[in-house]
Amino acid sequence: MSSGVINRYKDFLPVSEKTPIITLNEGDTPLIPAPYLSRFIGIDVFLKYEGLNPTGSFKDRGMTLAVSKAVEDGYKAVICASTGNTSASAAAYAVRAKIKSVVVIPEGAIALGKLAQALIHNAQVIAIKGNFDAALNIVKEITKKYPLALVNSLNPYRIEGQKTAAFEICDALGRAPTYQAIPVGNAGNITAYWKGYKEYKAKGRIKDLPRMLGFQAEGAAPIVKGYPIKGPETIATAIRIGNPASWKGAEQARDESGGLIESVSDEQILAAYKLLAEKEGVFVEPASAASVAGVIKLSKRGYFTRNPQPATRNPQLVCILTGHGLKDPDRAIQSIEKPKVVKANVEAVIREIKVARSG
Ligand code: AN7
Repeated sequence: MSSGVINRYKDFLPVSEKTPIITLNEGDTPLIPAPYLSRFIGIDVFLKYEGLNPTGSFKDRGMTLAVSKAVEDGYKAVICASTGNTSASAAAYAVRAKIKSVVVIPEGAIALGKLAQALIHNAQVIAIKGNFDAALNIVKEITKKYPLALVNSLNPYRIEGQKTAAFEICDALGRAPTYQAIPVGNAGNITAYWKGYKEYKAKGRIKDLPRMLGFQAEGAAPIVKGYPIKGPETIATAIRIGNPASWKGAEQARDESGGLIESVSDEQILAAYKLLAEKEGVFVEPASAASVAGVIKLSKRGYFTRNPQPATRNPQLVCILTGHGLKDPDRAIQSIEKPKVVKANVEAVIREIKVARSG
């Protein structure tokens, strides 16, 4: 049985017989119904849980192709700048390809789980005294002069691989969703999904295209504001990006689809993060909750009822949950009460269990 996004969607990807397929069986992630959010928003909501990819984020879809093509092209090493997830994915796929990985990260600004992943896969991790945007500029310069393959989403193979998530959503629903909500950082992913939907439509697999709804964190919202942000700040470290590489792609997705790109506050992101965990049973990292924070914000001002679709279609909304909650354990621990410590006996424990006795 063929697995991994390259094997499953070969006909849509720039691969040939000669391409070695470097895969960890990424993709094929679940589209989970969200009953609480569906009731709250008033239309059918689904969660595309990309945290269930091999390294715990959507980056694996693009990395399988970027690393496969790097090997095909004879590279012995890959390099990326990262807010964390790209580095974790690059490190793992480089191991599979038996090549070296170098990752450049903003010092002190990536979540613990992601740093652990890059380190355990033996990436050479270099932290800079600067932010993601500075790190990206550095690796761009380096790859102009040295034989390292750039595996940030400036690499077109990353976008090609990531578009397969749009295919999966359409395959699962039997059509494109009416709306798709997604967090926006470097803006590669929104660009990739839009490309995927358009290609599926061109091939006759779907009839309609979704409205693309992108959400940036308020303190890191260059596309919303219309200019690069020098010192981006947000608790959602994955999307703490002030000058996105795929800025134009994001604007194109927004404008061609009749969608929007807006911002959500850290407070709204954290509220959505807790809601997903407490009401839907789905644990994501803070950046991923930006898509849900965004649709809650839109729903409160009547967006989904003001944009009715043809009566023959039940409107459907898919929220992309880009990364797993375990990526950022510090944030989870900070968001909840610490467990209470009691004596090691039944009386002490039962006293703490606040449930009504049955019968
Ligand atoms: C969980 O890892 O940019 O808009 O260097 O990790 O395609 O950048 C991560 C981005 C959303 C934003 N959610 O996607 C990196 C990095 C999670 C992420 C985004 C990221 P893009």
